[in-house]
Amino acid sequence: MNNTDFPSIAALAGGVGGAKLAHGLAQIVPPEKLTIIGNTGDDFEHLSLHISPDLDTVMYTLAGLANPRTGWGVRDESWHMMAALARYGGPTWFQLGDRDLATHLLRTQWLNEGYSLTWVTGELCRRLGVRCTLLPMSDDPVRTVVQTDEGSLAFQEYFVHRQWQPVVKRIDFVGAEEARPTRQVVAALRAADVIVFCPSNPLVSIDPILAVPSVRRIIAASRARKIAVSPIVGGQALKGPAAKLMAELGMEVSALGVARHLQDVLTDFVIDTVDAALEPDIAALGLQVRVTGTVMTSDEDRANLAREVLEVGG
Ligand code: FO1
Repeated sequence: MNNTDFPSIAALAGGVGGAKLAHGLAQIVPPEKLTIIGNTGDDFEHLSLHISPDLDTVMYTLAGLANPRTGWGVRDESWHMMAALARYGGPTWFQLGDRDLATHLLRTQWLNEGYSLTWVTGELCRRLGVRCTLLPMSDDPVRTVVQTDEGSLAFQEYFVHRQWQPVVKRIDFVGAEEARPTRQVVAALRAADVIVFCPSNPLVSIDPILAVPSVRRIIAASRARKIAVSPIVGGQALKGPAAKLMAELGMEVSALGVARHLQDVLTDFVIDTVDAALEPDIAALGLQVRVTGTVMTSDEDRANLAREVLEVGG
């Protein structure tokens, strides 16, 4: 396929797993045809810095800068600032590397100067050489707050500080009702020939994006192919709390449970070969099911899965 007849792709992505498929898509889709819509529910203020973990995870991954071991933060990082902070007895539960810190400093300065998160994200990506478009789901604040057996916890407090051990009873997206999708997000979703739901946590990475008013409605009404890759393989999450959260919220912890959760915004569902037995039950939801290897351990795996998802050869 050449660029002119390549379909326009909008991909919803959250943290590490989502960023990998976003990177796979960026390897095969012409940059002007690819828009990644990133979750901002994980965002928080820390040490007076505005931190957007999921946007940064996608940005660093697309720029080839992501820490390959953790998936978040910058590769070949140094930790002198954290060591100096520790000497003062400052907060060290959220690790900020010296190179990563530059992103938070610039984002915070630009936001304080009145630039939108959309503009800031685009500028950081441009300066890192990322050529496809990365958009925050909204320029308005939406914050994932988990109601647990130990009370209400902001997402990073739950995920990092408490290492997602508290038992979750409910997940709220504070600010979602008042938030608006940016015109860039609406335009990307409306123009998309294919909408890809990257294998991110359905409850705390995909749901916050769908919680932004009109986003779910635009996607549900879209005539695009709407394809999700299951983040649950063999009843487990490859990384993070997705399986534990689904269990605590009474969902079936399987690719079928994810398909049921997202079925109203999907046409296709991609599952891993280990979950092939679930195909009939997922198809019974009215979804087109594809069974393939979905675990990405190399850049080539990422591109191959992206090709599989888009069903483009070559
Ligand atoms: N995740 C951790 O488990 N521990 C950390 O110390 C940590 C620091 C961090 C710094 C910047 C950043 O962009 C992400 C960071 N993450 C860390 C990941 C972050 O918690 C994300 O929310 C998860 O990747 C889930 O999306």
